[in-house]
Amino acid sequence: KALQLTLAVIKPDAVAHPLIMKALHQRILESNFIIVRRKDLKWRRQDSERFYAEHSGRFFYQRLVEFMSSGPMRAYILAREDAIAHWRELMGPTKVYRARYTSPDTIRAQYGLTDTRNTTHGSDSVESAHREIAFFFPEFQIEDWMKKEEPCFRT
Ligand code: DAT
Ligand code: MG
Repeated sequence: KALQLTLAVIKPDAVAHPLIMKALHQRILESNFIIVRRKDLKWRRQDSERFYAEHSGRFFYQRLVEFMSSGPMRAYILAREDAIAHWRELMGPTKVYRARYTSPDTIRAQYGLTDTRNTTHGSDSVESAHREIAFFFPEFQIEDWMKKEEPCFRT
């Protein structure tokens, strides 16, 4: 399988807790991801609105926008084969209470507070990974990185 990049974000609820941050970082390393880039940042409200524009109009949009700009976050570009699906699987379902019920080993089940304050973000497709990596890491050249690095991971 081919090497893939995904965007993983540790949301403000988890960044506020050093032990959870540490556990999540450890989880990333244990899951055979390569950390390609890492960045600590805080969003302004308009960054939040722009990133989640597809959800404007949903009942939770204001809550989501408010929460995501409420404190610092940590973003990662992660690489491995099937990175997008693997990170989504580690995160678990969007809704924390469903996650606790159906997949108690997942990150959202273990650390999530509410359906909105659900600890982590992960891209859900190749297209969204490209868009979201560019959003968080505008200086990162995906195609250049792939050209240079992808051959090194072939076995
Ligand atoms: P995901 O983050 O699993 O990709 P999504 O893209 O559908 O989920 O929604 C983006 C974020 O919006 C999600 O991480 C938390 C919030 N959200 C989604 N559905 C929600 C709901 N029913 N109630 C409250 N917050 C919700
Ligand atoms: Mg999503």
